Amino acid sequence: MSDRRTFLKGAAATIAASTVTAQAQAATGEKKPAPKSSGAGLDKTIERPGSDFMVDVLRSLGIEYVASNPASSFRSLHESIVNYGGNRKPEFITCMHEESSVGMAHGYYKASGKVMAMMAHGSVGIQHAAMAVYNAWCDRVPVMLIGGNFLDAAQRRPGVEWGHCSQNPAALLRDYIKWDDQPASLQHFAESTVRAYKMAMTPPMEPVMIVADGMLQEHPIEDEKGLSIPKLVLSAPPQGETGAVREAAKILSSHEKVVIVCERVARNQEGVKRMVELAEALNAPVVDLLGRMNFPTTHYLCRSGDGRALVRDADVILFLEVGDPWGQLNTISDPHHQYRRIAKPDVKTIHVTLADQLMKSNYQDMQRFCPVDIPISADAQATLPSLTEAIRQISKPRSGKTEALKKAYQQMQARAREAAAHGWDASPVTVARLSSELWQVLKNENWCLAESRGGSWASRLWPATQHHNFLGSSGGAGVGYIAPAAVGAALANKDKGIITAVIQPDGDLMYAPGVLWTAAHHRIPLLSVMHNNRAYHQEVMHLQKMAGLHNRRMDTARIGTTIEDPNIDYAKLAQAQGVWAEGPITDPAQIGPALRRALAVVKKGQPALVDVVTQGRSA
Ligand SMILES: Cc1ncc(C[n+]2csc(CCOP(=O)(O)OP(=O)(O)O)c2C)c(N)n1
Ligand SMILES: [Mg+2]
Repeated sequence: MSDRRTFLKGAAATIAASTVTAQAQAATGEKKPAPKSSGAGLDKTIERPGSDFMVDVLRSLGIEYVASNPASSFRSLHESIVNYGGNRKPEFITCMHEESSVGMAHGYYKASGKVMAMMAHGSVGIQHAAMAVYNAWCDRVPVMLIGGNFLDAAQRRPGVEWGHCSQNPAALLRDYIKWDDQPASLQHFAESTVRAYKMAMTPPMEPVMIVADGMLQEHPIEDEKGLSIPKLVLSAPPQGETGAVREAAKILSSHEKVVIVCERVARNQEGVKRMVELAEALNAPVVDLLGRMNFPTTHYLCRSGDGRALVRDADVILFLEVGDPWGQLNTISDPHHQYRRIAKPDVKTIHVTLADQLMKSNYQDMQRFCPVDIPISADAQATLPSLTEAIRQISKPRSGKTEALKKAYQQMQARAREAAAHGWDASPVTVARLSSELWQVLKNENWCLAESRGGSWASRLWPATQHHNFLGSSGGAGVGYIAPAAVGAALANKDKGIITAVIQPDGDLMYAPGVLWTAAHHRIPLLSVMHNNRAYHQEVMHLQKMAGLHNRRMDTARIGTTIEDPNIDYAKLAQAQGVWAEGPITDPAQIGPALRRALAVVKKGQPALVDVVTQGRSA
């Protein structure tokens, strides 16, 4: 016992000393090798472990951050990141849940267009990461997942290490990642990691996984000269086949009632610009389902709020990377599950999508099969220029319709404004009021709403023109996405002068609220506004619906669906983790001043949270 104490004391002193050294070095930007420790009882040292080379590989890909909860299965890689790599490009981002790590990487990609890595500890870390990986998969978002594992059973330490290892770590995720590998050598690691990155970034973009074997990390590099890192060159995305694009252009040009429905098209501002060119060439309304920000809400052709009516009246519908075209043309009622057609029976459909190129069998995110008249298997953004050009060659924009289209756009906006005014002064606060108060503090900023759903008040009322204004939503609707994705987006935006805000539902935050600590610890400036309806409100509504269906009492719908008694104090939850916070606010007049105080904190580079007690569900 006393031996153990002496060891722990020695180790603690070493840790304390090295923390001070690390902090001093971080402050001066200086990088010195740490003094060799005798306290850890290591009589043999390894000067150049395999994990140093792994850091070289990650660095060669330009990966700036590795989000992770720490774990022994990648302790060597962790150590190489912070010591060999100096914790710069990549920098280790401390996460309190693997789901947060993946969610952060998801939001980071959507804000930056860049891949972030996360490390997950063997079986248990990968299990925790799984739902967030599924969200990224459904949302076509690349994430570099690195799993720690010790494959060689002869070298595993007994006990926990066995329990946390598996023969095939990626098996758990294989239904919803694009590719994975378990490299057996460092050269294999380099080639597979570069391949994985390239595949992740080739549309349809998806998460990929590399298992970093523990022994490969910890053993010394044997033949450094024999190792090489392949050059990364990303593939050009596939454009639609010329004949099919021409055929689509012909149909689009020869019909009057055309509507464009888009979901995950624009990867950047160029994509938004190309969408505008296409819509103007046809002078056709656009319904943006907002998987990404595809189309400026300020443009008179932006008619997302009239989606159902436009689809109902259309003679031709052009789908651009839409996850569920069947659901646009048809519906199944709730709660009776009755089928109803929305579109005309003979509506002509065109779909530019890569969905057919990557589909797995088990999970049903592929949605119901939808026959399409002209299916074009191609990347939508890459196909926009040739499609627009083909349309321009056939016809001039039908400018005669412009006045009517402008009027319809103004009417749609007026309806949204009118609807938003309902219960303006109510307490608990309406989501429309909350959204409007947030807009008042963002309107003079270069802004990003980290989670932005189709049909949300922001999408209906905020003038958005930039690709980074709206980042869309989770893809898989797995709750727990919003908080980490917002932190990831804010991390991506922090050096760009973009203010990142999020309307944060309570149920979503409570999956893994530790991501607030991550934001505070890493000085990630995120403005969170709690949409604190003290409920899993969507589920309240489901219970009410079932009680109605079964003709039974409805007041019990709150059992199991509310987050009250006790109410959660989100300001305290945030403050406890080092985040500036105010609330709970019940008077809508108090929201604006609190948000302005919070914005000042965010502008200084820190996260801030304002808790507002709300009514109604998010979006
Ligand atoms: C991981 C996961 N578990 C459960 C659900 C079912 N679900 C859908 S919406 C919802 C409520 C979410 O609550 P909150 O984030 O507070 O949003 P609100 O509905 O209150 O606006 C739940 C639990 C889900 N989508 N994902
Ligand atoms: Mg809620």
